[in-house]
Amino acid sequence: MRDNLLRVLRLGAIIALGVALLSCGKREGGGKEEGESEKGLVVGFSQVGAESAWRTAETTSMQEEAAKRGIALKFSDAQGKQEKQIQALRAFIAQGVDAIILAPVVETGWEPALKEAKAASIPVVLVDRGIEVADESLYATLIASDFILEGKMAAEWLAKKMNGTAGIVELQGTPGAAPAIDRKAGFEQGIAQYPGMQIIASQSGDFRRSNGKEVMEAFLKIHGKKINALYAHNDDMAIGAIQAIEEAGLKPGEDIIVVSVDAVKGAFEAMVAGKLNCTVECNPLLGPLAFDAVEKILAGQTLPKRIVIEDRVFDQSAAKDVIGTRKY
Ligand code: GYE
Repeated sequence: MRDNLLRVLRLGAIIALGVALLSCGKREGGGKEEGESEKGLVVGFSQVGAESAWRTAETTSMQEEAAKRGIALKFSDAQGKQEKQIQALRAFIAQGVDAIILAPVVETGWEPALKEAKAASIPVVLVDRGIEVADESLYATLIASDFILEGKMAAEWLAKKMNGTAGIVELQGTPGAAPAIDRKAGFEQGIAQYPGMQIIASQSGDFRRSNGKEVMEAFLKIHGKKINALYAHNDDMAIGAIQAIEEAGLKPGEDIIVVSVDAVKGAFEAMVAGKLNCTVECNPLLGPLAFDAVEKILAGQTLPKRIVIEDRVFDQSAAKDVIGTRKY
């Protein structure tokens, strides 16, 4: 009887000690780890897709920054389709996220979904591409580069390089997307003062390498030797087109001067190899600014409607020195 009692007591003491040790260990190692949600914020990010190196760099920047701040990120990839982005916005609203970050594939068609977000008091931060809405209160701010300026910078660089005379083919981005519309308009404004700079063909390559190659093949078949220069709305399309130029037996960077936009690593590699002549920067590392904006809005601050990212121009002469410092 007494033995049994002792055994029970001993067992009880062991269990109590074990529990104490466990909970102690938990407290020590179980405090908020880095990246774990401090504020309990949940943010939905509706991304366009993964069409270019720029886009994947932007996605990584958002994911890393959310993790760093301990914000739970709900990520949705729309594979280039606006309907999927609208579905994602509605799902975020239904889930009651604290804020939404939207990289809108095209400029128009956002009103209904944004009105639903507003009705649910969920602030929307636009990143990288702008939209057309009558009521600006439907979004908190737009954080993006000035695409018209990028187009102008590309035009100015090219006009100088060509001494004001060139037959140019243009590879446009996704139809209806702000960077495609504005990079075209900016470039046209930029060459307007040079009557010898003429766009002889212009078509969309959807910001994709494979489409850039295909469209360039067609341009070369139709216009051949008349093409002196290529302006691509992003580096990926330029890199695809460079392949097409080589396969046609010509030298990209010499027979056809190539200028594009983004300044991703691949563009610097192509410049070092002498195949791309110039790239206009468009910074995709928007995570820190986007989450700054989200946190400020949730703290009750009003932000400027437009936060402009400043970009630079890099040409072949700078490529070797700069390539090692590039972050995307
Ligand atoms: O230039 C291009 C991309 O929206 C600014 O989208 C962005 C553009 C970028 O896929 O590469």
